[in-house]
Amino acid sequence: MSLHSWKDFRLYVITGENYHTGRSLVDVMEQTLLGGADMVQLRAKDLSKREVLAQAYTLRKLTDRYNVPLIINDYLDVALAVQADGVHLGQDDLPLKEARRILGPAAIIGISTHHIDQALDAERDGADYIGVGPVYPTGTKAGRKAVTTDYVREVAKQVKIPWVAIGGITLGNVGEVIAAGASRVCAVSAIVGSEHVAETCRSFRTALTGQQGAG
Ligand code: TZP
Ligand code: MG
Repeated sequence: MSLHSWKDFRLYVITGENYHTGRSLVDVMEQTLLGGADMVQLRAKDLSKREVLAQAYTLRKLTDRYNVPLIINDYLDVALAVQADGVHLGQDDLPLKEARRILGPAAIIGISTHHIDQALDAERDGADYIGVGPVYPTGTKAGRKAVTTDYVREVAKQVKIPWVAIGGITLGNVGEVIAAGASRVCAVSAIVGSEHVAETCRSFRTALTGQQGAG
């Protein structure tokens, strides 16, 4: 699939090996790409830096074949090493301005936000996109309070840069998230933990675009 711009992404999938149930990272992630994922993030909180680096090289090769951007969670050095397209940072990670200074203007830098003040700060400071969530409670980010669709609605009203709803989003509730104003969603467990990963991605895309298929 080729995009006019990465900003056109609709379905962002983050790795979550705990949900893979024996399937390999590369197989699961290739299924997401076949199903129409148009942005991929490597997020591996429990692995050593070397293991993350190895996975990043693998995903770089895979995402290059599908012409889909690869974002690395947390680690700028890994992103630079494998020539990833960018990084995703939380509120307690390296500040956006420092990350921008290190990575340069072309890198995609995404910031997790949980409140409209954080969203507007990230936008003002030059984030390329923001994450909005967790919309619903989720075991993937246990302990983080759900922001609910109220925050999604707030962001839809005020934020101009690309933003993506995340956290506990499933095929069962994605309609509610879209109704709150989201045009992009991100998921881990509902996708990489599903039995038929490509089919699940296609269903998410259908919900988001109103169209069948990965286009
Ligand atoms: N950031 C906010 S919620 C979340 C992250 C990484 C976890 C999303 O995972 P899931 O399984 O789709 O709820
Ligand atoms: Mg982080």
